[in-house]
Amino acid sequence: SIEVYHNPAGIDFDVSLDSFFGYTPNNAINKRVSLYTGDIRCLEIDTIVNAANESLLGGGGVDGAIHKAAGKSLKKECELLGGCRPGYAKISGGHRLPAKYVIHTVGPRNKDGEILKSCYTNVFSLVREKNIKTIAFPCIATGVFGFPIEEATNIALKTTRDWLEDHHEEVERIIFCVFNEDTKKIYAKLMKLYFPAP
Ligand code: AR6
Repeated sequence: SIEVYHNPAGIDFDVSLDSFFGYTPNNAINKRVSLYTGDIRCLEIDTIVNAANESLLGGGGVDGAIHKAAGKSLKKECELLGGCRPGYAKISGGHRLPAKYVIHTVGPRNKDGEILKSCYTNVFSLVREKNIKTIAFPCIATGVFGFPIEEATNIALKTTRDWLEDHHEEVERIIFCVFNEDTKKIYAKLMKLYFPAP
């Protein structure tokens, strides 16, 4: 499991000191990553990611908002997906959303960092399979599921950085979508560490 270290700046992070300080500036990676504050449903891109529950039939938070905007036909399609276990991901159309697809992933209810990491890696597997170029992630598991935001952000950014090391040429843009100013500050601070400027 992921060990939590405490660094001198007071930032909790989920990776070993070696790998934390191992990220070197890489423009080809940096130019593909961005931070957006606002409603994920507004993004006209290939796919938005939904922080769903095991039923995939909708709920509260970003999930409820996505289903509301996409319309009843999204739920109809999701009924055919057969649910989804925590850490896994399934894809549907975007229906009335401007995004072409929705990738539904189910975060951990128990603050398990390995499960949260596999949400991101399983989304990336679908991205490759479907040749998806533009992706937006919400802060999976950090709302109703209660995963601590700073630890979740470290996992999101580290998993993305590691994946982009091998796959950046396959995608155009990965957007981290935050929904309030406090979360934006945490992402902005940590993005400088995982995607350092040259
Ligand atoms: N756009 C972008 N981000 C949003 C939006 C939005 N429209 N609405 C909320 N967020 P949550 P979870 C942020 O609770 O913790 C549902 O009931 C929100 O501020 O949506 O994975 C499901 O059905 C937070 O940062 O997802 C599950 O039962 C982030 O989205 C359960 O909640 C995730 O919060 C999943 O809980």
